[in-house]
Amino acid sequence: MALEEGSRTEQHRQKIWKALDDFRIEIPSWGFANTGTRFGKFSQPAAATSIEEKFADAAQVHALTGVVSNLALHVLWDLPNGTADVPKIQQLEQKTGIRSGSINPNVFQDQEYKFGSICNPSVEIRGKALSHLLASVEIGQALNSRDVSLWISDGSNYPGTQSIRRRIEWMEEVLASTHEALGPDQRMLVEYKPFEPAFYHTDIADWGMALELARRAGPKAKVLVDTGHHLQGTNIEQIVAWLLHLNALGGFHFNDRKYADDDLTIGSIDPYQVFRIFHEILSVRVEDRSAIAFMIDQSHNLKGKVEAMVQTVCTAQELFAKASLVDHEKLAELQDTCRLVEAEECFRDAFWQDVRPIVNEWREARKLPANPLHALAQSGYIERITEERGARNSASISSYA
Ligand code: PSV
Ligand code: MN
Ligand code: MN
Repeated sequence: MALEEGSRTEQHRQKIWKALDDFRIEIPSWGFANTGTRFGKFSQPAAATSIEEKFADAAQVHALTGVVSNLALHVLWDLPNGTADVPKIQQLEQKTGIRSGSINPNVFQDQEYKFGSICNPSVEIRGKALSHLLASVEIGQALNSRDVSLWISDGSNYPGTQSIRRRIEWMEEVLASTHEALGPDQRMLVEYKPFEPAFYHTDIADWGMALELARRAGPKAKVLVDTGHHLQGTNIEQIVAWLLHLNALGGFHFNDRKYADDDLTIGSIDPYQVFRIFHEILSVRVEDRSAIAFMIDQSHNLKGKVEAMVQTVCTAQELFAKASLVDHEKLAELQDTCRLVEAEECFRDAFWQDVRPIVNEWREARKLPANPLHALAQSGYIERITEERGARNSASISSYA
């Protein structure tokens, strides 16, 4: 019995270590900055307020976890001068060892985009949005970053106020021109979201629309699934299975939610859902796992930002490790013979394993702290940035008043 138990643990260790060796996740620059809700912002003394601080925080999370060497950048927030900011980013890459991850254009913030960006009835405004997308492609090329990740917030608030069909045509034109500008190693990811900021119709509302737009744009366009961008009850893993089947899955923005696009920590509300998504990915044999970009898109309003990011990465690893334990052969046999309870138990057995001791051992074997969150607390980093950034941040808080 003890022998059997020992060999099972060894099998688990082999599967988990192999899975973790392949697992990388990209973290967002905006996850280190002060963010809020439409009701306001609670500033944190340790929050990053410059691109230098965002790179420094990312480097800290990477030093503790070893799997987050890429930092997603949001163009207006991180490169406000566009391509002119590229040398500054390159210097930060050199200094910190962190690489630029996906490039996120921003066509949702300027006043001109009140009635839409690439779907705006004004040809001038659509042209302005296209220029920004093209500049983002250029930034991506200059930084050797593979993915330009498009979230289009366009939509309308009341029935009859916009032509849904004409907006589709306008959007197709802009996306085709953006695709044309992509370099040989670049991709374009199309993100969808059913609502917010628009509350009647959103121009790219679901995976079907994103898929069709990506297909029409060209072969380098793929779909991006943000786990918070679905109506309640949507079976996200089924969408993932379809996109995998169609070779159209470009990547994820992981986060969790209870109600809407809450951008909470991955797995904090429904860890089983993340497990089910990872299972779909692990059950497909793909040549290059990095073709599916795992990215975090979270904004921590109340939690400490660096702590939350370390917690996020560790949770993602744990859930990926659990998914790696599913016995695919056995499961397929049980599914094919319709032994439902046994199949479900085979699946759930992996989910309920406590993988943390093996994940911790994997870290130690790679000279990483076994418990990155604990190591962060011990490191003094949070105290240091709180002190260094605190005075400036509290000055900016009082200037709100
Ligand atoms: C929109 O809700 C979104 O998910 C997009 O990915 C944006 O780039 C990001 O959030 C901004 O926080
Ligand atoms: Mn997103
Ligand atoms: Mn979102």
